[in-house]
Amino acid sequence: MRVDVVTLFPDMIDAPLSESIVGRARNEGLLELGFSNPRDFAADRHGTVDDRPYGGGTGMVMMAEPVYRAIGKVKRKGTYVVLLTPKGVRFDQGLAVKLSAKKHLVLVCGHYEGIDERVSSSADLELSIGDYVLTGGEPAAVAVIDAVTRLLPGVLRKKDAAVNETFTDGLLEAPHYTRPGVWRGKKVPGVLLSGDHARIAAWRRRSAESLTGKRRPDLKKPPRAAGRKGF
Ligand code: 6GU
Repeated sequence: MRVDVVTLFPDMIDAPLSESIVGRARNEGLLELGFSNPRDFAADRHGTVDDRPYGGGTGMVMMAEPVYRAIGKVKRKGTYVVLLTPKGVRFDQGLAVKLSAKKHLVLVCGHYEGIDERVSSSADLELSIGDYVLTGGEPAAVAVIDAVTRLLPGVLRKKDAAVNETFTDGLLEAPHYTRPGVWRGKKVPGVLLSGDHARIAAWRRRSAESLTGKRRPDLKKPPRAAGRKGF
């Protein structure tokens, strides 16, 4: 997959996505990540890309034209354009799965108070990563690209590592343990040492359901066979 990010601050995205699993995916060519900077399309020699809001108010607004041109530089036939904004629909695992099926994504990061509203018609989707306000869309782009990249074929080593996990079946995951079997007086649940795979699977299912009920009652239990709508 190829992802191009329209941003004034490419290093905020390039650096965190150069490490660990996503860094490896880039090195192996499973993810191609590029950048397009609205600053390169400013109309004046100072590189001005923001201006005061019509109607007054605090902060600055990103101008439509430099953002539009930065999108145009990387957009091609079949590109899916995503605008990152706290006003967007909330990103979740289902949307990560859908985005991971696209060949080419362009993620547009707002900064300052946001982008001139007239650019929004250039986007196929407006996305938020949660109900809080960031200084810009860059950390959101990192989160989206990370969640999408780990779903790409060949990125995760273990075959089902992206299948049996939190949210994929609408539940929080059961707890994990590794050696030593007793750590500072705390024991690993005995069933996990039993070697009985059916019992272990049943224990994990019960743990996941109990944890989800306590911590995230909003995550409704999906029908066992059909899976959650939209997945
Ligand atoms: Cl995508 N952008 C900003 N600035 N804040 C956010 C966000 C995005 N998602 C949650 N908060």
